[in-house]
Amino acid sequence: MPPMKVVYTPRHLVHDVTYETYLGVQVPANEVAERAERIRAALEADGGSELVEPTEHGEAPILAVHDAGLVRFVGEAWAAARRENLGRTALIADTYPVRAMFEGMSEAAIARLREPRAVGGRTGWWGLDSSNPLVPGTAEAARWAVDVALTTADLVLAGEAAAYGLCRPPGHHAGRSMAGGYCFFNNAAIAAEDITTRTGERVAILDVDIHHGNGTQQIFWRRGDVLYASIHADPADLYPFFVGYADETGEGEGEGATFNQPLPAGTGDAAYLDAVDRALDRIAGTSGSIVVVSLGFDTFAQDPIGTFAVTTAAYHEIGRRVAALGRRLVILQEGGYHRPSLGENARAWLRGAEGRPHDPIPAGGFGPDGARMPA
Ligand code: Q9C
Ligand code: ZN
Repeated sequence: MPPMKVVYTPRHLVHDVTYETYLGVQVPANEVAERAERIRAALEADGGSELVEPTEHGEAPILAVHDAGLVRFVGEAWAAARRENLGRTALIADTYPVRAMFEGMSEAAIARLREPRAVGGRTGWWGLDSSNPLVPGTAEAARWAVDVALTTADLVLAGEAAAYGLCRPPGHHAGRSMAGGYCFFNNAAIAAEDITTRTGERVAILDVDIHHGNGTQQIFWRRGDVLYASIHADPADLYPFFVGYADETGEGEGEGATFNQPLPAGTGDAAYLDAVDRALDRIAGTSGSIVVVSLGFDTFAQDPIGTFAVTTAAYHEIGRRVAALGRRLVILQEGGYHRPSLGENARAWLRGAEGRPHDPIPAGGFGPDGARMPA
C-alpha cells in the first residue's frame, strides 16, 4: 500500500483549549491544538502522504447518530454561556443528572424529564463529565472533525485501501445524547453509520484508544450491523469508569456485537498485541469490507493520563496487523496526550498499516517544524 491520504483542516485550531478541571482542580488541558499539529507536521515531514482538505457534509449524517438536542446545544452553548457575563473562557458543567437522582422513578416518569433552560443545567444535561471544556470555537471545530471523518470515509468508499482522518476534537466518548471526555460529536460512529448506510454492509469499529469508547458502544449497543471491539484500561481504574467491562456484549439485535477487552494498568506490548489479535479475530468473523479504527496514542508508556506501557515499535506492528486483515481502513484520530511522541507514534502506526518499514526517527527526533533532526 502506498502512503495514505491524510484528511486534515486547520479549522480545529479554533477549539483552543487552555485548561480543564481534574477533580475540581484547574489543570493545563490535555486535549490541545498542538496534538493535531504535531501529527500533521510529522506526517508531512515523513513525505509521501497527501494532505486532503475535508468537504462539508452538512448536519444529516450527524443527526443519524446524535439527538438533535445535543447538536443544538453544542451549537448554542458558547453564546448562551457568554450571556451570563462571567468573563469566562470556557464552559464546564457542575450539575449532572446522575442516575441516583431518579432512583425509584418509573421509565415513564424518567422519560418526562426535560432539558433545563439555564445554561448550567443544559451543560450538565448534555454532558458526561467536568473535564470537558467547551470554548468559543468548539462548535465549529467539532463540526469540522465530523467532516474530516466523513471525508476519510468518502476516500475509502471511492476505493482507497486506507485513509487517515486527523479528527480534533476526538469523538468516542460522545454518546447519542451526550458530550464528554474531550468529545462533542462521535466522529467514528458517524463515519461507521454513514458507511453502513451507503454500502448496506456490516461495519466493524476497532477502538484502540486507552479509554473505553463508551459513546460508540452506547450508540451501537442494540445494533447487529456494527461490531464494536475495544481494547482499553479496566474501567474500574480509569475513565470513563462506569462502562467498558467484558460482560457488556450488547443487547437485542446487538447481542454479541460489542466486544470489550479491559486490560490492567501497566499493560505492555506483548499483552496488548495479544488483545489486538483477539479483536482482529472477532472482526474477521464478521462480514463487511471496511473497518473504522478509533486510533488513540494514550496507550503510550509516557502518556500523562494513560496507564499502559505500549511502545512506538508496537504501534508499527499494530498498524501492520490491522492492515493484514485485508479490509479497507478508515483510521480516525482519538486521544493521545504525550505531545512530543505523537508525531512519531502516528507515523509508526500508519507506516505499519501501509506495509512500509518502521524506519525509526534518529535520536534527534523531529524539530518544531516537524523536520527530522540529526542525532
Ligand atoms: N486529568 C480521549 O482520550 N478525564 N478522552 C481526564 C485527566 C477525561 C480522554 C482527566 C479523559 C478523556 C478521547
Ligand atoms: Zn483516550
